[in-house]
Amino acid sequence: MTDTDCIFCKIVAGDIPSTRVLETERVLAFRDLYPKAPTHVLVIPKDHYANAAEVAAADPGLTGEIVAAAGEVAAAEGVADSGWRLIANSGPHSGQDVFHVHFHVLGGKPLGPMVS
Ligand code: IU
Repeated sequence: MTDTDCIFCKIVAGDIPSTRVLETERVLAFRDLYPKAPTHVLVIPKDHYANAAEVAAADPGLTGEIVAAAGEVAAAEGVADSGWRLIANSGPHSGQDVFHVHFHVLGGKPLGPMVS
C-alpha cells in the first residue's frame, strides 16, 4: 500500500534519501531531518497508514513490530537505560505534519514535560 503523493512512501521506496538506522521486512527507521533531541529517529511501517490508530486497527501485529523496532533503535542509540520517549502525533492539535504514521524515538537528554 503506497500513496504516490506521500513523502515517507518515497523514503521507503528510496526515491528520497534518508539515513536509515534499522530496516525489517515491514518496518523502516530513519533519522529525523530536523532532530529535536540528540536521538531523534522516526519508525514507520513501509505500508501507508495515516496514523497510529489506523495501523493498529488494520494490523495489530505490525503495530507491535513498530514498537519493538523502536525499542531496538533506542538500544542501538544507547538511550535504553537513560530513558526515551515514543510519540505518534495524530491530527491537527497534535501537530502532525506527515500523514504516513511515524513514531518518534526521542532521547539522549532530559526531555521535560510531555505537554507544554
Ligand atoms: P509530525 O509528528 O508529523 O509533526 O512529524 C514529522 C516529522 O518528520 C518532523 O519531525 C520532521 O522533522 C520529519 N521529517 C523528516 O524527517 N523528513 C522529511 O522529509 C519531512 C519531515 I517533510
